[in-house]
Amino acid sequence: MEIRPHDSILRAFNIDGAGTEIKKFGSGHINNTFLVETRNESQLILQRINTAVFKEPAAIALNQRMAANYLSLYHPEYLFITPVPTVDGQDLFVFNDEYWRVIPFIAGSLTVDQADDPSQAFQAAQQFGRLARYLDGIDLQEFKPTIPNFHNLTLRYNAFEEAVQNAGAERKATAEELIRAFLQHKDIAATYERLTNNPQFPDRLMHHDTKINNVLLQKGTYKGLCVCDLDTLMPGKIISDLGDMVRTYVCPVSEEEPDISRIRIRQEYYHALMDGYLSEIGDVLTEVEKEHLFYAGPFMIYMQGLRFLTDYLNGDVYYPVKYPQHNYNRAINQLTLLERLLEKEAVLQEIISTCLGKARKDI
Ligand code: ADP
Ligand code: GN1
Ligand code: MG
Repeated sequence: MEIRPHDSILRAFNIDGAGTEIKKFGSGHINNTFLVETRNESQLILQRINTAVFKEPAAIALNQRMAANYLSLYHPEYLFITPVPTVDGQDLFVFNDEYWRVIPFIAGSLTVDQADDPSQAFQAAQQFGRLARYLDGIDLQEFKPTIPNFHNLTLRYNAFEEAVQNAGAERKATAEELIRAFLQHKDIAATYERLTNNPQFPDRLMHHDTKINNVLLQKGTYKGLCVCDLDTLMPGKIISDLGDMVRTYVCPVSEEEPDISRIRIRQEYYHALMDGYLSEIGDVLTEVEKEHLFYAGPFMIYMQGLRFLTDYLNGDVYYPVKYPQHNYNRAINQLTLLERLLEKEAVLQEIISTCLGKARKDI
């Protein structure tokens, strides 16, 4: 269903509806994003927050404001996107129980949905690494989870087991072999369980959605400008941000690809993203974090595969689907990607050692 932002929403942000063009923008699964072009050619991003997913939108605004305050103090030159307030000075406007916000459109920027050159992987990873480095040291006490337990693999694994128990007979039968394959990799969940309580594996302020289309690149040069989509900026683990980059930059096709023969590991992209990320954050990491850099990829791919399969078994209640087997195919895609990645562990570990060796030493 097409959602048109109501005029009251535009007025709340002091946008003159007359002569203003509004079109759907981007390709995310969760929020509704619009590009607003006003008569005097200024551009804004208008978003409706999905409150089925983000049950406490105020937590998003709070986290972003605290991060912005810290960055403006310690890294004032850093481009951190903060919301445009309403005429009443609020970060969010509530209309008919819907939460809306406006973000300045970063002029001269573009995003890509898929990395098609290793340098894009480097640039994007460098941006996420820089954000993490600049936020290293911030007091996490006041930050709230915008989605509680978002990347808690133990709970995702439990939710999967529960979905297997409760699934309808037909879907369960279809997915039988796939379920077994996911169960065979449960050591990935066991590693998470062990790590998460290790004090040498600290919480950090993480982005939690490091897909390449969440990095704004400069038109023409494709240089990284800044990150966007800060809804899940909250305390978490390094393996979330690094792992989602591995999951989404290294394979030439996305999770949407049903032809699994096209799934392969592009080592040069793995190298580029590790290099970009560690060039920023490498020297900040603990020894335990450094030892688990490879684990980041399997962690995120396994969790995403479990989430798709769980949703398939639950009857597609979370991810929008275009056909009945969609989530099932996405889960097969992620399982294949996981297996391709694990096969290459030895060579990828060597790449990690090389990149760690040259991580910046000058800070
Ligand atoms: P979603 O939750 O739907 O992924 P995003 O915040 O990532 O929402 O926005 C969707 C897309 O809109 C991004 O991938 C990017 O292309 C574009 N976008 C978002 N914020 C900005 C911005 N401030 N300036 C320019 N483009 C933006
Ligand atoms: C969702 O909104 P989008 O497409 O950036 C999901 C991510 C998944 C991703 C898989 C809040 O992100 O966790 O990795 O789909 N976001 C939420 O495509 O669940
Ligand atoms: Mg996004």
